[in-house]
Amino acid sequence: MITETNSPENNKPAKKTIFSGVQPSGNLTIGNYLGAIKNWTVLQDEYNCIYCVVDMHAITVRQVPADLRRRTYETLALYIAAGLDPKSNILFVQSHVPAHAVLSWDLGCFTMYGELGRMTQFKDKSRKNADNINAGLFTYPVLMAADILLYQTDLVPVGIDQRQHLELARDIAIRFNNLYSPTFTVPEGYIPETGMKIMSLADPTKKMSKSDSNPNASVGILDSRDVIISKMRRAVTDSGSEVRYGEGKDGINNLINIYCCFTGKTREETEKEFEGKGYGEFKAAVGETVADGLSSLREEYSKLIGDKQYLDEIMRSGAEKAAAIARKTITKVHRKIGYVSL
Ligand code: ATP
Ligand code: LTN
Repeated sequence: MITETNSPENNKPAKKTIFSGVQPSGNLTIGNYLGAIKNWTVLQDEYNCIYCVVDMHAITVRQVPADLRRRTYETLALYIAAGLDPKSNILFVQSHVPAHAVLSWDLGCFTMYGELGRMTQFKDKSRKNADNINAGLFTYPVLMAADILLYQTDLVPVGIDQRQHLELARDIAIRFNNLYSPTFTVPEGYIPETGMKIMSLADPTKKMSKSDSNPNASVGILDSRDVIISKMRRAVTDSGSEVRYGEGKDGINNLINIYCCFTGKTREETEKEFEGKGYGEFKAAVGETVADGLSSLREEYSKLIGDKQYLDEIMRSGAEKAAAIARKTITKVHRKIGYVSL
């Protein structure tokens, strides 16, 4: 169902707008899939969807140029392979639309130093990259706010780790709207409960992350069947044996959550299914289920990744469409700020 609340004078399309993105900073994990991309595919008919490969965000951490380029293609191909139709969604690469950098500068002047210093992702990444705590890492959430606000976004589907950044984007929008006049749509988060935080298989108290240096900590969307099954078998769990969700059982809770996401079953149904069976049997079943659940995506991906010309076309047409929308917001913002227009 489409909930139409935008007034025509706001020049907004009839359908609500969705924006989200993933960084091409590593091999995409089932965390990225369950927390973000899988949810995007169910929204594509009801909303105007804009999905971006946020390469400018990725360079806040050092990247090998050839790897960044390759992963940018891979991420786009994965979007399509996961079921995002490039005809009905705008799929593009962030650095192809310079308006993101332009608005980011403007919004940075409406964001407080203290606000950025409180961001937990900044604190985490500063700890992990102590030799490269660059200004981009600090202002990362301003660029993310620009991504979202450029397109007058209503809804932002992300994993729960992005909630704080989203709150900041809302605060910046409200601040600007109050200082001048209504300019930006104030976005809402869309954080479905299942899949909102998939944990590391090596340390289930930590988020599964594509830039984790331990290959056993995460399952890649493109990992082979055997690799997926073996990583699941080796997932760290407690010393118990009963497949039951509970406090202090982070490892098993995480595997139950992953199993539920792929099967659509509830926790209770899963516990019942594995009653009297040990962790070993359960881990094997999770491995099989994840491998099966990703097999058609992997097949589709392998067809797409060989067709660079097709991916280039998608990038080009996506960037053109995105730039046309972004231009309207930039014009409006610059007029309000007081820049001279030529
Ligand atoms: P990096 O390790 O480079 O920081 P990441 O794996 O955390 O990357 P992002 O590119 O930052 O991934 O995030 C892309 C999307 O995937 C976001 O919406 C984020 O909330 C979601 N996401 C990332 N990791 C998880 C996870 N473990 N569980 C659920 N959602 C996740
Ligand atoms: N910061 C996000 C990636 C991201 C994003 C966005 C997500 C950059 N710009 C705009 C949603 C909307 C992350 O997942 N780490």
